Amino acid sequence: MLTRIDHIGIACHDLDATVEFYRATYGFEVFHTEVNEEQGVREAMLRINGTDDGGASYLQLLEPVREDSTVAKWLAKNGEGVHHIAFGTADVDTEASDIRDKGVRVLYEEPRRGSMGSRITFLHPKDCHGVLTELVTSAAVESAEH
Ligand code: MC0
Repeated sequence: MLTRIDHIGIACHDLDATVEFYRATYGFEVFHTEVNEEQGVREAMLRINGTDDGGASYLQLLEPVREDSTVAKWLAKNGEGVHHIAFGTADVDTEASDIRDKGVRVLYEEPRRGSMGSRITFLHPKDCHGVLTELVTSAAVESAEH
C-alpha cells in the first residue's frame, strides 16, 4: 500500500539560493542535507508539518554534483522545477514487484539507498503519464518493521 506523499523532488541549479528562497518565502527550514554520490545529487530536505511518527512529508531540493547525473541532464533540458514525486510505503520491495507485474517499468532490480537512509526505486516517467515516480520506505519504517 502507498500510504502518503513522502516528498516532492525539485531540481535546482543553486541549492543554497533555493533553500534560502523556501526559508524566506514560506518559513521552511532545512531538516537534513546530504550528498548522494550514486544519484549524483546534493540535496536538502525541508520537512513540512507532520509529526515524529513518520507522518511528515518533505520538499527535496536537488542540485546536481556531476554533469552526467540524471538531474543535470533534466535541468539542461527543462530548467528548474518539479522533477519527481515520491510515494511512501512500508514495503518498497513488494510494492515495486506488484507495480512491475502491472507492466510499469521499475528502474532498479533492487531498491537503492535514498535520502536519510531510506530505500528507494523509481518508475519510468513514460509509463506514468509523464511523472517520474519514486517509491520510498523510510529508515524509520524499515527499522519498525524488521
Ligand atoms: C526524464 N524524463 C522525464 C524525467 N526525466 N519525464 C518526467 N520527469 C522526469 N524527471 C523523460 C525525458 O523527457 C524523455 O522524454 C524520457 O524521459 C527519457 O529521458 P532522457 O532524458 O533521455 O534520460 P534517460 O532515458 O537517460 O533517463 C531517464 C530516467 C532517469 C527516468 C530513466 O532520469 C532515471 O533513471 N531517473 C531515476 C533516478 C533519478 O532521477 N535520480 C535523481 C533523484 P522524451 O519525450 O524526450 O523522450 S535522486 C533522489 O531523488 C534520491 C536521492 C531520493 O529521493 O532519496
